[in-house]
Amino acid sequence: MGNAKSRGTVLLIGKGAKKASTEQYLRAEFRAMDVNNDHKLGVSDFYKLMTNLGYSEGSGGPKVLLKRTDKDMDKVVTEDEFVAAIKDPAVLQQTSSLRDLFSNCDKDGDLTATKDEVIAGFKKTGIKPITQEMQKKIESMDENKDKKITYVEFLRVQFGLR
Ligand SMILES: [Ca+2]
Ligand SMILES: [Ca+2]
Ligand SMILES: [Ca+2]
Repeated sequence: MGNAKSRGTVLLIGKGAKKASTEQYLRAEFRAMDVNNDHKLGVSDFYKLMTNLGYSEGSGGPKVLLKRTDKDMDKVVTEDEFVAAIKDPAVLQQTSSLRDLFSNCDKDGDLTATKDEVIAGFKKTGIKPITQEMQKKIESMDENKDKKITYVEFLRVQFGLR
C-alpha cells in the first residue's frame, strides 16, 4: 500500500486525459434533439435529427432506417435505440460532419469548447472568413452562459432549435 498516488494514477486522472467516446458524441446528438428531455424522440423528430446530421437516406430511405432503429416498433426512438442504429459504420460516416467539426474545436475532448476554440475550429475546417453573422451565432451557443459551449448547445444552434 501507500503507492496509490503513483505517477501513472496522477496522469490518468489529469485533466484532458480521457477523451469523449463516439458513443458520448452520439448520446449528445440525441439529447440535442430531445428538447423536452424525456429521453424519447417521435418519428418526425428522429427524421429531423438524421437530416440535420447530414444523413442522406441511403438505400431504402428514412422508413428503412426507422425500421432498423425503432426495434420494438412503438414509433418512439429511445436514446439507446438511436445509439445502436447510428453506430452502423455507414450511417456513422454519413452523419459525421458536425461531429468532426466539433471535435476539431474541442481540443481536450471533454465535449465542451470555448467560444474561441469554436472559432478556431471553424477556421481550421476551412470555414473562413468568419462572418459577423457566424460570430453572433457562435456567441449565442453558450445557452447557460457558463463560458463553455457543450456539444449539445452547439448542436441546438446548428439544428435551428434555438
Ligand atoms: Ca422504440
Ligand atoms: Ca474541451
Ligand atoms: Ca454552456
